Amino acid sequence: MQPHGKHSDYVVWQTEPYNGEPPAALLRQSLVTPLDLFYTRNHGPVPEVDAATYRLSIDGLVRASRSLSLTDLREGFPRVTQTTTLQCAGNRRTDLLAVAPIPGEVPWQDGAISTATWGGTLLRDVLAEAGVDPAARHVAFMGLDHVERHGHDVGFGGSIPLAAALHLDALLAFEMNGAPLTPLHGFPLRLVVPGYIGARSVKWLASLTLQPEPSTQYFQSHAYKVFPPHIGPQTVDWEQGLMLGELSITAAITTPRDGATVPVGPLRVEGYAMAGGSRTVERVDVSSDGGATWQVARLTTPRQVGVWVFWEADVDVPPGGGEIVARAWDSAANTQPEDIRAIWNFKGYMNNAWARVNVHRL
Ligand SMILES: Nc1nc2c(c(=O)[nH]1)N[C@H]1C(S)=C(S)[C@@H](COP(=O)(O)O)O[C@H]1N2
Ligand SMILES: [Mo]
Repeated sequence: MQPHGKHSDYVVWQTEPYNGEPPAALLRQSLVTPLDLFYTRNHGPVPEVDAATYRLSIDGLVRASRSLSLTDLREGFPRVTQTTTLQCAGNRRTDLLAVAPIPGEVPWQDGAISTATWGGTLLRDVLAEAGVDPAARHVAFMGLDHVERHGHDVGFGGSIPLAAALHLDALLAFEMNGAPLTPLHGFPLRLVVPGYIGARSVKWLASLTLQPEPSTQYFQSHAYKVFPPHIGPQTVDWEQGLMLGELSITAAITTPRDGATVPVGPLRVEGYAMAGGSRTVERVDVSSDGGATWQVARLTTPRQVGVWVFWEADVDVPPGGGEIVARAWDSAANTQPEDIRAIWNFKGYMNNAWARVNVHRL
């Protein structure tokens, strides 16, 4: 075991703030990720919150502002349990780093994704009780953590469209895998937004604000934006750039790992795939010759909105070895780009290029 109760094989990229991920092959062992393997993404120190005095504030374009205690949230609304996958927008950044350097960002491999069964209150129930003004279009969130950027405490926040909050079953979660949230993962209350980048699932939730426009908070209007491949830190105009929200369709190969030597005969390839918004993963294609020929993988877990799927395929690796490739398709027939250079961006977000693993054969 490591600090914060994490698994001995957990890869800790940073201790302050604490950031780490499990080896993807361990993640692939269970649909619901055990807490000791669940990835962690923090931008500042973990705040200590007193559950007894904790209040969630609800304000902005609502009939009447509210300040809710944990008891109000637990007892005033129907209790919901929901399995949802979180994925960081930086998942699979290492492959982007192989194209060109991305200084100052966590070099996530393919383990910045995990799934929990969350217990809590539906955001839409709490919003209905507060009475949302028809002019509201976005729900903005702030956490209780202090995050320094350019000499200022900007905190951590963001927003999602109100329509998404309503139809995607966004959850105000106080439980994770049947136990109260741990401090690391947002105690006492966090948001869980299915199908959105992990950054929108704000931990240590302090406030919900109904507003006509997206949040102007640093992590919504500055960070977590995608710029074209030719833009860099010197040429960037932060007003431009694509504000991230829904996840894009992606897949990773969790076994075998890159550089492995594999025996003669059929080779079992395993991985996960994840779709964004209210789309589901519909198919995963696998190739053992770099994408010249393909076969369809078996999906071994159910297709569900906001939840990853596991897949497997048995392939024949050509003598001398080959490049194993995987690409997923979602329910809107979106699939993944072949060439990672086409989507490279200097912040290293949203890599959903084909997953590629090179193997040698005995
Ligand atoms: N308050 C707060 N919420 C936050 C963050 C943060 O730094 N502060 N990180 C976000 C990011 S970028 C991700 S990917 C997820 C990670 O959640 P986890 O640490 O429980 O895995 O939390 C999100 N919520
Ligand atoms: Mo993230």
